[in-house]
Amino acid sequence: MNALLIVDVQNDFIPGGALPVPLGDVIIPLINSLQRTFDLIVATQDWHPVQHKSFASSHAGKKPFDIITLHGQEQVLWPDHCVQGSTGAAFHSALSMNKVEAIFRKGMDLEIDSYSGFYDNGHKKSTGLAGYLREHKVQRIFICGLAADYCVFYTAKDALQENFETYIIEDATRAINVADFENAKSTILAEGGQLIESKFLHRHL
Ligand code: VGL
Ligand code: ZN
Repeated sequence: MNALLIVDVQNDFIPGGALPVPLGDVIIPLINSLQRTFDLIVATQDWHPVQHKSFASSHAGKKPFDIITLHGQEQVLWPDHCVQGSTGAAFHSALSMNKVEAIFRKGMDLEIDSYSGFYDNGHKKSTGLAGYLREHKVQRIFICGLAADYCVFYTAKDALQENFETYIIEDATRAINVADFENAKSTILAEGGQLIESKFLHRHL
């Protein structure tokens, strides 16, 4: 089985949102049309409580994009975003959700961030996504959505570690920082993942 994993296509990551990914909106029509090709479609949703520790506003004297050490781990501090129940946390209204069978939320623990759809950044708690995909006999996962250099990248890394055949659909993702995504791509390739373009998707299915 082939699964499409749609990462964090939420209002706050779209231009105009709290943590906008440049051109984050342009991938939505493509993600909608890609859905026709897949057996199983799942989505992730960044879903933070107020005063989450990944927010700069939770740390006196800090500003967005500062870097701190949080419980022994490097943490980029973000603008407040994807607060549970807010409009910013909602999926973008142009994203087709009719075929999305399950939504895996992440980032609920106040103390730790969770970029990957599989595990928190400390790899302490699973979201259940790997088990869900195995139960659905998924071997290959194709990842799209936002942001290429954070949640898409870390989701792909964990997918590889969980032994899924892992693809990032390059034209169906956008990065916060393009240079960071270039490094991320090298890591994914080195770990056995693949980067593909949607027009060549049929070759891999
Ligand atoms: C993300 C930063 C903070 C993402 C989520 O979805 O890539 N990035 N929270
Ligand atoms: Zn977040």
